[in-house]
Amino acid sequence: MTHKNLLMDSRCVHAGVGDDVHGAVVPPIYQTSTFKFKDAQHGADLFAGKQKGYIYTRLGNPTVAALEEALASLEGGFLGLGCASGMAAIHTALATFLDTGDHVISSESVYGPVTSLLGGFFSRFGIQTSFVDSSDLSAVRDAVRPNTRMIHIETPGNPTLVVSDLAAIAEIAKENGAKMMVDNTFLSPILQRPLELGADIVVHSLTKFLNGHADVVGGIIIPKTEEDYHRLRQALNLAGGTIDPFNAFLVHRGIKTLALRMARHCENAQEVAEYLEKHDKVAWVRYPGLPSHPHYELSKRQTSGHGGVISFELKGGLEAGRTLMGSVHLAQLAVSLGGVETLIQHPASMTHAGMSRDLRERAGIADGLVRLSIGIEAPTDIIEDLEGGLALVVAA
Ligand code: LCS
Repeated sequence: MTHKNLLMDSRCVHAGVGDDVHGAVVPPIYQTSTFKFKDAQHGADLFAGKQKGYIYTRLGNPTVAALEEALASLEGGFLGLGCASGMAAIHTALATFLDTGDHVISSESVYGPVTSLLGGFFSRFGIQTSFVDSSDLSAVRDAVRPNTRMIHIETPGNPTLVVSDLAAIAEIAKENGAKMMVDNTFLSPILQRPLELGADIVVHSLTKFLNGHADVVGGIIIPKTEEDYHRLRQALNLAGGTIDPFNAFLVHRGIKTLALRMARHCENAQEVAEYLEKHDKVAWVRYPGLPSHPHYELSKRQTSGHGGVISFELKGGLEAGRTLMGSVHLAQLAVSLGGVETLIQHPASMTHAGMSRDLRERAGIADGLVRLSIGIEAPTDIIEDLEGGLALVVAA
């Protein structure tokens, strides 16, 4: 049985064997920068692509290949490309397919530095980006220009948890000859598979749920087609932002428990979101699993779970949020998300501080918005911790 026939829970455990020489149950860590050739002809043949094999770790490594195979299997893509970070993955994918004069449409609710990458970095090379509310299909359609080459969607969006209709946006991309890239970091392939809904490329920050243990920075690009894979591989080999074997090993190890962890993240987040929504010091809560979320029905249809991230605002706004962040103990005050531990942070002054105020406001990132990444602890402990912090909050 190949892993292609396995259900997702089993694939998490078995996908990606890499280079199995000695029958190791787990792909070994090939901690080497370079690989010996059998003779000069062998080396020349490898470089010419006449024989398969490893040359140099920036160009390929068996431990990295095992991870790339595993994630391609989970997302339903051709093959993955392991990158040094989520930002390296996004940068490489954009740089592969964009030329001077091209136009990109991006969700306005994305990880803050992505707006700087597109609106700042790529604009220097004559590439223009329109940031739109990608949950509004007419806004996406209206933003299309004759030179639109890519549509970049993050759903649910960081940190507002805006949900975008992937199948409908894929149609818009196809009708206009643009490639659609989806950042699937917030849900992982356990809960959402964009390639099955028509996207061309999936990217992830491996730093988050896929690794799951807050001890690695990494990224991956997973294209649907072999043709896109080869273009991306060439760009990544040249740009050099590849993941190293030890980090690839750790992420692959993390993926073995991904299905279990995602189920627990979803259960816990649902419980915490419901608790917060009922609390009299809370002004509003955004979690796609709450019927009050404007895209609750879409999230139910498009995903098999709503994820582990919650955003909310307290009635006392930013000051009240600061009190809460300073008085919780189990929830750690830190950026990042998707680890087994609960984290709390303030996007407007932290992860999204680099965005212009105008774009932040348009994206709905209120100054008082607090983001929680719910871990896999006992939900009663997470709630008790929040309860203690909220007791100290003076609600306006
Ligand atoms: N995509 C999403 C959706 C993210 O949330 C992040 C990082 C990235 C890409 C970039 O990945 P990295 O290069 O960090 O591996 N998000 C972070 C956050 O919300 N807090 O700290 C990092």
